[in-house]
Amino acid sequence: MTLPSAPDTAAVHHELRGGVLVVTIDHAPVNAINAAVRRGLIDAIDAADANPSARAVLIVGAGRGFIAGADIREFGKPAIPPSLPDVCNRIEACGKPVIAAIHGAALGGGLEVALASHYRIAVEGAKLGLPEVQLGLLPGAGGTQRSARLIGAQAALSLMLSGRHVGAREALRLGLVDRVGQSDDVFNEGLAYAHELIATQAAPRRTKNARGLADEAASVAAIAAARAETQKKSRGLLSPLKIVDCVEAALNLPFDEGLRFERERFLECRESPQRAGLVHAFFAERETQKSPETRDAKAREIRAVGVVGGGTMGAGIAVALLDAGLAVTMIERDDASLERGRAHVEKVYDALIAKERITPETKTRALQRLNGATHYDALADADLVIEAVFEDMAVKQAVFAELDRVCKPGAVLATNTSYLDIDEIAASISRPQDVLGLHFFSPANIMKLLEVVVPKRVAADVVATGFELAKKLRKVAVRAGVCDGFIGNRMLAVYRAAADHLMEDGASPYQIDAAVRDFGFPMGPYQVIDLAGGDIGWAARKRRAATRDPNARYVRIGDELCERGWFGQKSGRGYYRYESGARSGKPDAEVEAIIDAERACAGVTPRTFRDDEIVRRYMAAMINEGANIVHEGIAQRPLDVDATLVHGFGFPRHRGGPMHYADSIGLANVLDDIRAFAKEDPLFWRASPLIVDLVARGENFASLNRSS
Ligand code: T1G
Repeated sequence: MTLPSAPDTAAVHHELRGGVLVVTIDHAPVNAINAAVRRGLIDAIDAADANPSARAVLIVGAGRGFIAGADIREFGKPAIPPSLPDVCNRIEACGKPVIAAIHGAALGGGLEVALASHYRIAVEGAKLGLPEVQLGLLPGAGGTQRSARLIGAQAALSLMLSGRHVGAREALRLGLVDRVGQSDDVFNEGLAYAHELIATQAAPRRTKNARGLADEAASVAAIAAARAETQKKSRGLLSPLKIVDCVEAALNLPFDEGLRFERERFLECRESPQRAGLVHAFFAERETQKSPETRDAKAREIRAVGVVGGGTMGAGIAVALLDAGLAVTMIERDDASLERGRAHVEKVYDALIAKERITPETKTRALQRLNGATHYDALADADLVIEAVFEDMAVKQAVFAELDRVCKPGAVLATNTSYLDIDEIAASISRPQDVLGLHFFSPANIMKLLEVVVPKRVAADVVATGFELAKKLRKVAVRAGVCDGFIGNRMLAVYRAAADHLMEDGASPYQIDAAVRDFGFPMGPYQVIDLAGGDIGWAARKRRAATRDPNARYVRIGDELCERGWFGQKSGRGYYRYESGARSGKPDAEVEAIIDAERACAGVTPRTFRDDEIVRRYMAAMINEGANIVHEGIAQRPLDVDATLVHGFGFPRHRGGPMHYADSIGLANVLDDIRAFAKEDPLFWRASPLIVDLVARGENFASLNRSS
C-alpha cells in the first residue's frame, strides 16, 4: 500500500476531510524528517488548533512508508529550527486528538512522531523501531522518555538497545500501537479510526502521562539488567549506556527534565566520531550498490542457478542462493562428491537449526529447491552458474569450457576465485562478455560482503546482474577490478605483513592481537590466521614466492609454524595452543621461542612497542594499500574500500572503515606516519600517490566519495 505523492513540492501538506485535518508527509524516498518536514508538521498542528472545524488530526506518510526517521544527511550540518523534540512536543500538546496511521517504516524520529501523537494505528507490513543505536545515537526527540512510559522500561530498552524493527502485531502486543488495521489501506484505516475517536469524543491522550513505569521495582530491575548486559556487550560504543541512563531518567525525573536529560546525551552522541563512522557506514553500504553498470544497464533475469563444486564455499554459496528463494543445481564430479556436497549444505542448515536460527521446515523447503547432478548438461537452463572449485587455473578453465559447451546463450558465468586472473578465465571461452567474478567470503551464507569483480571484456548487464544477485542475497556488493586479491584480500596481505614486521621487531603476536581487538576488531590477525588455518596464507605466500621482490622484507615465522603442521584451531595449535578443541587459544611459549630464534636469524634486536604504535602501523599499512587500490581504479571510491573492510574483514563499523578512519585522524597525520616508517623500510612503506596528492591539495578521502 502506498499513498499518492502530492503534486506540489511541500514536504508536508494538510487538508480538512470531514472534520479530520489530514496531514501528509511527502519527502521521497522515505519521508526522512528534514527541516521542511519539521516546519510543515508544526504548521499543520497550529492549523488544527486554530480551526474549530478540525476535530481530530490524522498523520500519514506518502509513498511506501510512514517516516524513516530524522534525515541523517543533516547531521554534522548547522541545525535548522524547529528541532524534532520541539515538533514532537507540539504534536503532543495539540488540543485535538492526533492519530498516527503507520504503514511501512516508522523508525527513529518517525516512531517518535507517532509516540508524540495521541493514538496510533498500524497496518500489516509496518516496521516500527528505534534503531538510532545503530547510528551511534539514541532516540533524541523524546523517544527514550515516551517509549518507556508507554510500554515499560524492559520493552523500551529492548527496542532501543537492539535497534530491531517490530511488525504491526508485535507493536500491538507491546502497546506501541492501539490498533492493527483490517486492511493495508492505511489512509482509510486511519480516517475511520479518527472518526471513531471523534464519535466517542475521545480527548488527546498524552503519552507523557502513560503509566508504563508505574511498577518501580520492575523498572529498576529492568534498567539494572540492561546496564549490566550493555556494559558487557557494547564493546566501547557510546550510545547504548546512555540509552539506559535516559530510561532511568524517565523513571526518576519529571517528564520535562527527562527530555532535557535525553537531549544532552543525544547531542553528546551526535557529536561523537562513532556517530560519524556509523552514519558513513550506513550510506557507504548503499552507495557501493551504485556503479556505472548498474546505472546504465539492466540486470538479466535470474531464476535458476548452478553451483559447480560442493565444498565449503560451494555449499555456503548454495545455501545463500537457496535462502534467497532460488532453485539451485549443484554439480560435482561424481556421486560420492555430490553426496558430500549435499551433506555440506545439510550441515549448514542443521547448525542453524541447532542454534534455533531457523526451523526444520525452513531446511526442508530449501532442500526441495536443491538439485544435484554429475553432468554439466543439467545446467542447460541455468540463468547463472557460479563455480567454486579448487583454486587452480587449469581446473577452472576446464569447468568454464564445460559451461561454454552446455549453458544457454546469455547465461551469466561467474567464478568465485579469490585471486586467480579472471581475464584469463574469460579469455579461455567463446563468451568472455558473460564472465565475471562473484567473490564470496566464508561462510558464504553468513558474510555480507560480495566482491563483484569486473573483467575487461564483461558486458555491463552482466555486472548489473551481479549486483542484482547481491540484493536478492541481501549482501553488500562492492565493485572490484581484477588484481591479486581484488580489494579485501589484497589489503589483508599488506596489513598482515605489517603485523609480521611488528612481531619480528619485538611485539608478540598476543600483544598485537590484543591491541587490534582494543581498536575494535573482534579478533586480532593471529587469531584470525588460527581460525581460518595458517596453511591458507602459507599457500598464498608460496604461490607469490616466484614473483616476490627479493628486496622486500619477508618474515618466516608463519612458515616456521606451518612447517611444523601448526595450522591453528584445526590442528590444535598455531600461534595459540588450543586445549582439546577449545575455540579460544592460549599463548604458546614454544611459539615465542620460535619467534626469538627467527629474530636472531634475521639479525633483529627486538624492541618493545606501545599498543598505540602497533595500531598506527597496522592502520597505516591498511590505509595506504586501500589508497593504492582506489588510485589504480580497482575500487571505485574510498567508501567501497570502507564497505569491503567493514563487511568482510571485521573492521569496527563505528569507525566507518579504514578510509573514513584516516580522514577522522587526519590524512596528513597518516602520511607523516608512513613517511616516518619508510625510514626503516622504504620499500614496504611507499606512500600511495593518492594520499600524497590529497594531502598536498588539503583534501581527504571523503572528497573522492562525493565526486564519484
Ligand atoms: N535519512 C536520510 N536518508 C535516508 C534515511 C534517513 N533516515 N533512511 C534511508 N535513507 C535513504 C537511503 O540512503 C537511500 O538513499 C534511500 O533512502 C532508500 O533507503 C531524532 C536522530 C527506512 C528501512 O536509522 O533503515 O531518527 O541510496 O536503500 O532498503 O531520534 O533506509 O536511494 O540515495 O535503505 O527500502 C533513524 C534508516 C534515523 C532508519 C528503508 N532511522 N533507514 O530501507 O531503502 S536517526 C533509521 C533504513 C533519528 C531521532 C534520530 C532504511 C529503511 P539512496 P534504503 P530500503
